[in-house]
Amino acid sequence: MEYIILIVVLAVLLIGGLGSTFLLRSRSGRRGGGASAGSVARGGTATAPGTADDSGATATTTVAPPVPAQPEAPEAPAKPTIEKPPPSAGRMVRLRARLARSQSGFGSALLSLLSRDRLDDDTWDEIEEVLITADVGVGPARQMVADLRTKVKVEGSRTPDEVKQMLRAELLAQVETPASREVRTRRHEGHPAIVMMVGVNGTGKTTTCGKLARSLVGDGQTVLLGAADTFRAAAADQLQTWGERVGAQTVRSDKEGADPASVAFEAVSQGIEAEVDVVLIDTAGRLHTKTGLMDELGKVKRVIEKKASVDEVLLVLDATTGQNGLRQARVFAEVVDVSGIVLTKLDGTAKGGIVVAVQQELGVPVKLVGLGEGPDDLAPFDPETFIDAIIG
Ligand SMILES: Nc1nc2c(ncn2[C@@H]2O[C@H](COP(=O)(O)OP(=O)(O)OP(=O)(O)O)[C@@H](O)[C@H]2O)c(=O)[nH]1
Ligand SMILES: [Mg+2]
Repeated sequence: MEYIILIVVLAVLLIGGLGSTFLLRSRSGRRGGGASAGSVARGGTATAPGTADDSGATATTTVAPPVPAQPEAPEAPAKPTIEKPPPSAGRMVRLRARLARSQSGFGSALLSLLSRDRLDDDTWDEIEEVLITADVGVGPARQMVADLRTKVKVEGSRTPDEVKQMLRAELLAQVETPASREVRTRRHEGHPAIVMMVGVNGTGKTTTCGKLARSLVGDGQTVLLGAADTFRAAAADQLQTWGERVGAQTVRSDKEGADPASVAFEAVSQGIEAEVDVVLIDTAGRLHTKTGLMDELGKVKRVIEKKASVDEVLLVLDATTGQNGLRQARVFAEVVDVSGIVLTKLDGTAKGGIVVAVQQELGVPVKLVGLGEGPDDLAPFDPETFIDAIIG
């Protein structure tokens, strides 16, 4: 009997104890919530003046913390640490291995054909075919075959090294041009150098603006970016992100479909005021009609020129698009005075011969090459490094 009374007493005590613990927990939970909501609300008030101060009183544990966390969260990535990009010198040599990997098929095919004991008509046809397949273009390919045939006839027997030197000299002759490959980015008296990036969509204009801005900053210049691609808001975001990484400001419109020429004008105006060294203008690769795009680009350039002369109009071409890219290039060259070519995605194609074709077609030098998606994968074009990478 005593046992039963003892058990009943213990059970009552146990139940009582559990109940009070639960109550205490839930109360302290609420208190804790109230306390944290209060501090959050104060924090909120600090970051956003005018926020209702009593919000903490009604907030709950679950909703309170995210309230200030949200305005703070996007701010964190908006202030990235500013990177210090490497200078542009020696870039192409550093990227040579990448170029060699993508172009090795083209170079080794030519070398093995030229090293045959007998160079008959069929072999020369094959050589021409290899060149055409590498996008050198029919005209330049025939010219090269003719030149090589003459050399072989004159020089007679060939050691492998001689074959290599002969091919190197011939390719170099096709790639070299008297026009300067310098990208004119030196500040003028009273105004920045102005560079416009043009080309159809997806060729790599925005990426090239970003990479070029990095390399200019790496060389010690100050840069301002103009997001004159107003076709979609994401284009300006993309450019701004590149700029933020290296501390370059971006002038943009938040209105999709805003007038690209006005944005470009504003960017140049701000660039003059801020006394930066270079203003880089990114443009749209598409509008609703192609004629529209060309008219627009002409207008952008004319409007900029009310403020300052344009130093470079760089046509960005995707090396993987071959002849199609060349056709586009012709259209652009007719509208805006293209001063240089940026050949992107050379890392993704074995058709490096496009360098020859595009220069001959437009009479404009390839000034920069894109050799990857990385931030520093843009290099000033250097013919010797290019040819050496092709023929190994
Ligand atoms: N592999 C490789 N990819 C590149 C290179 N340059 C650009 N790209 C990629 O090509 C894609 C298109 O680049 P964007 O810079 O957005 O092209 P865009 O000309 O500005 O395009 P729109 O704004 O649509 O006209 C991106 O995924 C880039 O990372 C390059 O040299 N090599
Ligand atoms: Mg773009």
